[in-house]
Amino acid sequence: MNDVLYSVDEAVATITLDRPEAMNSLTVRAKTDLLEALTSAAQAYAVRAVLLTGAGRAFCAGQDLTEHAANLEAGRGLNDTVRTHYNPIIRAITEMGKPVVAAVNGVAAGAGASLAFACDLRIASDRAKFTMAFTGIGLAPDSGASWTLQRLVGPARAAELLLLNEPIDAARALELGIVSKVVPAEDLAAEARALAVRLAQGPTSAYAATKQALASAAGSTLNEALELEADLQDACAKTGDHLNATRAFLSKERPVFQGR
Ligand code: T3D
Repeated sequence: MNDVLYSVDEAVATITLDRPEAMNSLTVRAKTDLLEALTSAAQAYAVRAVLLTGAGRAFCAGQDLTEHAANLEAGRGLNDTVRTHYNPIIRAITEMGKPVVAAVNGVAAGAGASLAFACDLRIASDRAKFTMAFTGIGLAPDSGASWTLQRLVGPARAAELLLLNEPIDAARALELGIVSKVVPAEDLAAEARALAVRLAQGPTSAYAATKQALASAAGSTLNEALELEADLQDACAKTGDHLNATRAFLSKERPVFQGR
């Protein structure tokens, strides 16, 4: 991988977008690397949580517009880029059976904001900024922003943010519920890591089931949600983590989750 750093420590896979000179904007190579990193994290048994962040002063400025301009010049449409690259990345995050935390260290623009929205939890530096950017260059939202942002802030706010394309700072992102916590820039790496390590020490199967239930409930009836919850609960109830945590509770001990 050239444009993404990947490391695993304490069962946390840290994925760092690494094109700081171009605000970690996404070229084909960067998108290919990112998908490869996400796939590795999903497949590695030893990985139980994922942390996504950016190198330098940006989280991710979305599509690399230099490469994009070259595509336009060459008469290539966008369907290929969106379907071939962005959509698999978003699915890799949302369908990953492990929690994914975004440590938003700086600006998140366009598909870069979509990346953060697709993660399960977002913690931001006080220097972070979100800018939807799409309409700023005459494009509509992609990489799931029309779906994820609406679920984070509601349809009216999502329309406002996407149509007006006014940047919002970290404090406003916290007010709107886009991020769950804002910390001083110098504390972000440690705080985000602590959160990811905490998740990596948790009941991985129960987290996967929680992600699945939430994603499914967004498009289901209550009865469908009740049925899926019953199936997922049945599966979770058969895990060693559940058995051990129940025993630990009755023994007044702290549960130690093995992730299975
Ligand atoms: O092709 C397809 O698949 C379509 C898919 C589209 C999905 C999308 O993501 S559309 C949205 C694309 N992104 C944008 O429109 C954001 C463009 N960037 C900005 O608006 C601003 O740069 C930022 C708000 C992100 C940051 O502003 P600021 O003032 O902090 O920094 P800057 O000076 O504008 O940028 C610093 C450098 O990064 C600069 O390069 P230079 O002059 O130092 O050599 C700038 O050109 C470069 N940069 C920033 N964003 C991009 C970028 N280079 C390429 N692509 C970028 N997206």
